[in-house]
Amino acid sequence: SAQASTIEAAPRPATDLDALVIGAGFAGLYQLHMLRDKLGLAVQVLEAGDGVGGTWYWNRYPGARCDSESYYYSFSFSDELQQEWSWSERYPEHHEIRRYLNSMADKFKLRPDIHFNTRVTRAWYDEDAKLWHAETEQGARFSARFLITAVGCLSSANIPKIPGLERFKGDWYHTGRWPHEPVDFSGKRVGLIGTGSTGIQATPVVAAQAAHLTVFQRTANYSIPARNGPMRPDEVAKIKAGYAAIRDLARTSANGHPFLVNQVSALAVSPEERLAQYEAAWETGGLRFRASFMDLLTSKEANDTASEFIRAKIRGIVEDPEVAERLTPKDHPFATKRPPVDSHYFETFNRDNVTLVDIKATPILEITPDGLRTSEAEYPLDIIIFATGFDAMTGPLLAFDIRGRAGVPLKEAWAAGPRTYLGLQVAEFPNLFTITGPGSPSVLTNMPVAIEQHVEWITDCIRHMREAGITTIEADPVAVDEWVAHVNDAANATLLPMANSSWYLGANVPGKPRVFMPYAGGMARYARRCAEVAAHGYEGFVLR
Ligand code: N01
Repeated sequence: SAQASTIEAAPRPATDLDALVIGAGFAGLYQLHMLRDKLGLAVQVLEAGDGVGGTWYWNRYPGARCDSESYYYSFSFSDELQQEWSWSERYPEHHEIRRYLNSMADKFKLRPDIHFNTRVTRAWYDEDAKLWHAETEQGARFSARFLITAVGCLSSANIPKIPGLERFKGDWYHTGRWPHEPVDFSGKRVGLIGTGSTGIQATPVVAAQAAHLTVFQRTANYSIPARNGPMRPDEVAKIKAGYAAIRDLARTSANGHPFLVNQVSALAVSPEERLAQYEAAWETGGLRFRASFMDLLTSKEANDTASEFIRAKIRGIVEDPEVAERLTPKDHPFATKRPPVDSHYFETFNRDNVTLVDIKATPILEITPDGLRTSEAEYPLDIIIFATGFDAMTGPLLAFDIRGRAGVPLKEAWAAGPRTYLGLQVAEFPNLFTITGPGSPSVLTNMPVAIEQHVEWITDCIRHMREAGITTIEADPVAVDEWVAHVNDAANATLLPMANSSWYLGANVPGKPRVFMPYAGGMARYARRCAEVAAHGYEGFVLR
């Protein structure tokens, strides 16, 4: 079992490492495999959890499953791995993804080089030795030529500071720090705060078990039915036979999904044709609804047609017109916040044991010993679930004290928002690579595609450095300026910045600088740019 092999595998301590990787999710596991097994380097991984899985280690809340489809939310680098593994459902549940990552870690014998239960508290660059040092919570120290963060984009929990939480007599949980033992909701009055992808996944599952569920909604959200179901053996066989083409398509698409955006404007077809297209996409379900027309994210007028279609669906599903109205998103265009994918979310509000509270109209004032009080009423609760999201993208990198040349903290370098070159490197932080860092496509894509591209680029870069006798690589500040400007331009060419409460902008965390963090120029375009940079002798980087 995973447990047993974790105990067996206490890695040998090492201070003369080539690379130190932080995090053992998709990114860290693959980075370890590539550097150790393809380049023959001495690499170790430091992981806070007691097992592999990264985001899937922590997110075990009821209903947690991936919104990307299982067969392509997976590694593509090993044909053997993708042929051996069979997914049971169209959208994999969290434990199935954990099983997959555990089996990948076993297959490539990764565990002996992973330190579990090892949280990094600080890391600093030693200019004289040209080494990175890292210290853990237990006080252990590690040193390596390269420091590679594989800490994820959505791993730093955002728990709102609502007065009174410490006095609450019931139990409370953040979805991203869910207990390993399932929480029993039966007979309980449950309050759930937050209606992003997470809250929308959890709501129907909790409602089916709890005595009563009260959903506290700040911003109404668009959601598309997932249409989840078991994978049929004939589908699995077809996918496995066609994997080469599926992976190619995913890599050349805008979002790392193996489907193309319909190259027709929503405004170029008749209202009947448009409706038929949306109805078909609604029936198919999932994130590909967004690909219905080419201009849903670039033309407000085109987007309005999709937004209005979904609003009409919500009104059609929710029986109480007043509740339907409250559930209808009006303050941002569809898909300018990451669109959730659901299994019977809106239907859940037709249940007798579910209440929706609009906390924009009647804000939460405090948590009391017995529940939660808004400006209008008090809600007695036994359990509170915070589905309130994450300090996204920069949060996980700033969660530990990381210092570059001359002891400058990353927090200081990024005081006005993240500044990177290609989302891969930070000026004045030599030999630090940030997998899926801010300024890269990351969260706007199917993550494994973005992760594989970064890991492979970093591996090629380190190979090149070793062959050429180069010790350090660092982003040129001018290249950083240009890239930051380009990231802003790419976002501004879309409707994405119109969602002014979105975590893409850091708007969900009070006091966080408002900067559009991921690169919106598309995965394929981004990967081409990275390849060109490498081909031109790592243009924009300083190599010494
Ligand atoms: O977090 P969110 P999430 N008081 O930030 C509300 C990925 N993901 O965990 O919109 C009251 O989206 C907040 O309200 P508002 C995916 O990329 C993937 O749901 O800020 N409410 C919002 O409703 C996703 O986008 C998958 O006004 C507060 C909610 O809490 C990302 O993770 C599954 C509040 C937070 O929504 C994050 O999703 C799940 C406060 N103080 C997630 N603060 C899969 O693919 C925040 N809220 C499986």
